[in-house]
Amino acid sequence: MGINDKILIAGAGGFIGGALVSVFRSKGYRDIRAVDVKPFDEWYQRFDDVENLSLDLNSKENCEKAAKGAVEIYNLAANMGGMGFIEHNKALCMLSVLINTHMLQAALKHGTVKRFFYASSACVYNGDKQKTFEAPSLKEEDAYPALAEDGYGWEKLFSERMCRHFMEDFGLTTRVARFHNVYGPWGTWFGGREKAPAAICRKVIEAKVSGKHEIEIWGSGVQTRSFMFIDDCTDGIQKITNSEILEPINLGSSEAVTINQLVDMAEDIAGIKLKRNYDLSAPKGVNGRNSDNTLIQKYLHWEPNTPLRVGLEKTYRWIFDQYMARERGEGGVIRESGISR
Ligand code: GKE
Repeated sequence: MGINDKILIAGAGGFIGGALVSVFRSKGYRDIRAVDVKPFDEWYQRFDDVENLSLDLNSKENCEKAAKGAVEIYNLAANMGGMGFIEHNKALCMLSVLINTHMLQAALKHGTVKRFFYASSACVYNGDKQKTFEAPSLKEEDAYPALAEDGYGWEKLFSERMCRHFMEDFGLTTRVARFHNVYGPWGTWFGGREKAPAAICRKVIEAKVSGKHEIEIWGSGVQTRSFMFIDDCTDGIQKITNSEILEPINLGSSEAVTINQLVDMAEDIAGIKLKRNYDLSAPKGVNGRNSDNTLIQKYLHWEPNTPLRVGLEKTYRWIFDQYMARERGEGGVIRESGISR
């Protein structure tokens, strides 16, 4: 793809989509179309020098409008969030199937699309293989026999399979990555959709600012996850899109930690120690999950490699600034040059 070719980023008002627009823009791509259902003032990052469209991509007509002339499509548009959201919004999560279905059809219809990237998730993996707390490393084949996360995971599994068959039956070049818990600056950090890294940073900041040195942790704290820093995610998306990897592939860090260790790190960054209260009735998801990176190493000789401590510190500092801005009544908004929010 050349820098003058049109790129469509669907879901550009969200965390990962916004970061991807930012990366392509800084690489000099001149024809970026950024689309999201959210009104412009709710986009996490918005750049005035790209084509921004506020469109509901559940509709086929809007997908056709968005895809017109595109040479590459990155579909990151979905109704999603951390465990607190996906556990209570299964139908809403499943309805994202409309977005990917209509976007695939639109890509075919226009005939200009050379590559179609779909953002899948580690939530497609079989739940029986994630019952141990010992951070089981999930290989790509562990998605089958299918027993995905109810709601959200089933939609992702179906949609990645749809990408496969659009490639096999209709000749559309599709690429699929299974993201493992992505975090970083510009990510959701309050409101109910936030994932553990941002939620824990926010709670530690709240404790520090309020002087009430306690924290509520969902679950027992011994559940395990790996967390991928946003820069690794945007790098991986580009590498996978440009690769010849035909099957859905893990895009995640292989540095597994317990949630307690995640809290340890956030406390260390903040320079405080908190009394931990465990809420065993809160949404917990699977007991353990890690990304097996054998396949991505084989194909790309690369894997996400930002140490959690490094990425978390950047995230903590960003959330801290957002938190303080909100406390000052500035709506939790940071303005940087070239960025309007
Ligand atoms: N969100 C959140 N907020 N999680 C917390 C909190 C908190 O304050 N305290 C502890 N946790 C625990 C959760 O109970 C869960 O066991 C673990 O941290 C990770 O929660 P998460 O970050 O919300 O999401 P998960 O890793 O369980 O699942 C996410 O997986 C991704 C793919 O790896 C999903 O929500 C999807 O957003 C995504 O596909």
